Amino acid sequence: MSGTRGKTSRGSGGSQRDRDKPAPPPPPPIPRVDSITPIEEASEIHIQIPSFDTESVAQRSVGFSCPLGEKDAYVAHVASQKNLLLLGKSGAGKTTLFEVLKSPHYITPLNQSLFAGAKLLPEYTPILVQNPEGKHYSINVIDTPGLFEVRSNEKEKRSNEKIFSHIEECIRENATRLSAIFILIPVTAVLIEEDLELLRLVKQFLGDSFRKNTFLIFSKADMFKIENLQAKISEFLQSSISQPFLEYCQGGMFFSGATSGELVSEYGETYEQRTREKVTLLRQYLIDTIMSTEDKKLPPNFGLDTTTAASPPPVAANATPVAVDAEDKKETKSKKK
Ligand SMILES: Nc1nc2c(ncn2[C@@H]2O[C@H](COP(=O)(O)OP(=O)(O)OP(=O)(O)O)[C@@H](O)[C@H]2O)c(=O)[nH]1
Ligand SMILES: [Mg+2]
Repeated sequence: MSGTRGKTSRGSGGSQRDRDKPAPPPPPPIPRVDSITPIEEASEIHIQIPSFDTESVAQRSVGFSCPLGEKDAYVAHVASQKNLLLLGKSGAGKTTLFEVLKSPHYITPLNQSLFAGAKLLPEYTPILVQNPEGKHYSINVIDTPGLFEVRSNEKEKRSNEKIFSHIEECIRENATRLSAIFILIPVTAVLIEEDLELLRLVKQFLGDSFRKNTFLIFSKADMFKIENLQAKISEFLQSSISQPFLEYCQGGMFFSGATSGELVSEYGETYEQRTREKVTLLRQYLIDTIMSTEDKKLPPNFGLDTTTAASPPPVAANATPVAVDAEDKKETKSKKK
């Protein structure tokens, strides 16, 4: 440290011995800004400060009059990272859930077209939340474009494989681990083969190691009373194609909801208040779940193998056969004969 300080040319005098010495070599050129400069040397570089209006600077520096710590504009917290991946068909409610996670006061827009809100590319957005014990979390939400895309112009519709390739790109850019994967299905929907195909693609995309991190989320649950939601689960369990979902989504089943703008305008404030309470409760369960789920590292080879993904095998080959399925198949075969 002291060696570099010696190079300073501060002061005009100097001793006789100094004056007798041969002229010192010319000073080294001022380092380029982009070269690495030791701090001591950097302090020797004189930077010309442009003239400025002292009064306006004083106005802008009010904060400096405050002792450090008393009024700190930047409050920092250590936050645990949780990466949440939202998946589902077009219109399943992914973006709405993202909005509700940001705020339980979210109200869905009026007259929303099926196509209007659709995002073309996945988006990664961190939401900072604090749990009741004061611990901070950054829930990094990856909201994705819907699978089985619905577009106003049919020609623009992308294949599921294309959408998964965008999702892969977004994950690779932003995350090395995933905490929770939410597969959204509206509680009002009846499962169809498309849903099984979606599950097949998710399985292929993430592999088997994410089963415990994968949750089935029944969206649009605000449309039912809390006490009636259990009946919805029973209905789902009776469906002949729920089995593969139960096997893969080992994290569990949850509900999500949002306050509907349309219903608020129809039924007024009391409806809004009641629904918001319900939505807040459902949101709380979801956030608790995200916070308590253990992260899992993504394997380097995650993603769809597009050589096989494009040609789906018959759905039943991947679905764990249940009695009804088997009966259905028999029936179809005999009909073909
Ligand atoms: N009441 C109510 N409406 C919902 C809920 N979730 C979604 N919606 C409505 O359903 C429609 C589709 O919701 P989005 O959140 O845009 O669905 P998405 O899954 O993001 O759709 P894509 O981005 O096209 O894949 C919108 O009109 C929403 O307002 C919910 O939980 N409750
Ligand atoms: Mg969306």
